[in-house]
Amino acid sequence: MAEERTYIMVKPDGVERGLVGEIIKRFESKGYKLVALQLLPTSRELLNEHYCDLKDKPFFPKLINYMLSGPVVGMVWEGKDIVKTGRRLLGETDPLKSAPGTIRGDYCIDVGKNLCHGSDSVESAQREISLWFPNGVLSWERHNVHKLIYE
Ligand code: DAT
Ligand code: MG
Repeated sequence: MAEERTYIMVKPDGVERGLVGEIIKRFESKGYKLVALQLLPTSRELLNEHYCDLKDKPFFPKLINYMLSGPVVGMVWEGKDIVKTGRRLLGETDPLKSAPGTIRGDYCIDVGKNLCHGSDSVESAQREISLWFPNGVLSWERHNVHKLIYE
């Protein structure tokens, strides 16, 4: 069975604040496997597609301007139950409701500067991965590490 994958993105505030390494570290230390990584400027076109479900929300224009304010770091992570667990590692959408120990709980305060994105379902993850990584992601084996993490 193919391993589950999710799209995790460090938003412009996270990149500018130097938190890329910290966010990568949470997923790496948990035991998940990195299969794609890129630093890139966003575009209105990509963001309209990425956030298509939110286009009628009152905060949508503000969200797009925030996301256009600098480069983002996009990643694809792979592993057991990664979509749901990845969102638990990020914390709640509103950082003030996020438990300490989560990324948003530890490093931010306002919902409009909440540092990171994580796919909300396996279907969204597939859609977001093909949107941000149209050339695909890597398939590779961690020969020694895999058996130290999984039963
Ligand atoms: P999440 O990023 O937790 O999946 P979402 O998909 O509902 O949350 O919304 C996408 C982003 O939009 C979110 O990370 C921050 C912004 N946002 C969501 N709700 C908001 C609100 N009520 N006011 C301002 N920004 C909001
Ligand atoms: Mg979302």
